[in-house]
Amino acid sequence: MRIEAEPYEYSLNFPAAALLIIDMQRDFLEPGGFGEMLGNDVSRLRRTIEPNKALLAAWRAAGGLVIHTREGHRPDLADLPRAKKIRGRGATSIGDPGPMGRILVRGEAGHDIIAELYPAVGEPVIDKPGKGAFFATDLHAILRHRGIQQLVVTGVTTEVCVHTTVREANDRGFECLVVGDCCGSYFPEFHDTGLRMIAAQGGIFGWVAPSAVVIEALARKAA
Ligand code: TIU
Repeated sequence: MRIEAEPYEYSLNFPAAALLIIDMQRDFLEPGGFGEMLGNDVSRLRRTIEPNKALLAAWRAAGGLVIHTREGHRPDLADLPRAKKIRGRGATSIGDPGPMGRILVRGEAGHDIIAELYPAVGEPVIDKPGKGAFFATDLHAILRHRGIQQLVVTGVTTEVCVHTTVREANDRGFECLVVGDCCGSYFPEFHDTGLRMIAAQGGIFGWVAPSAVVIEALARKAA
């Protein structure tokens, strides 16, 4: 499947491609969570919900593998580096009680994925302690077992967890297509530059395309 992308067309090899949705969690997208605690305007991320819903529906309809990630820590916080815990010098930090349970702790309401994009039964969910989805997770093993070579990547935030994951994936040999309007940042300029950084220098980390062209390619495949 040919997809018009930056810096040039992306050849989507559907059975060997997975849709990887990064950290569309309540803690990042809803008021009262980790994102807002860091001083951010969460409404900036909410514009990604509708495009992600449409892409997820099209990907599922085409029978593709969907993988979700969540950033968060063990309830005992044994996997939380002290450097991450104290960064920001805020009054509340990861592991402390917040409006949606303990901030970024697995099993708490705020840590879970927003209802609009909730994982379907059988879709792997990767719980990651870091920004990248490969660090200290079984994502690489799962991708290898499923024969996945390409990742279509969406989620939040563009310059933090999406970027870190794409960089990790690129170094592991995966061809990454980042879906621009399905990614979001609290900082519009970081989002724009983050996407440009992926596709610059002949696609130094991968490709970038809007959701409409990916959805259209999936519809052509179905026809
Ligand atoms: N703060 C911020 O931009 N992002 C994160 O802390 N995590 C993710 O990007 N998921």
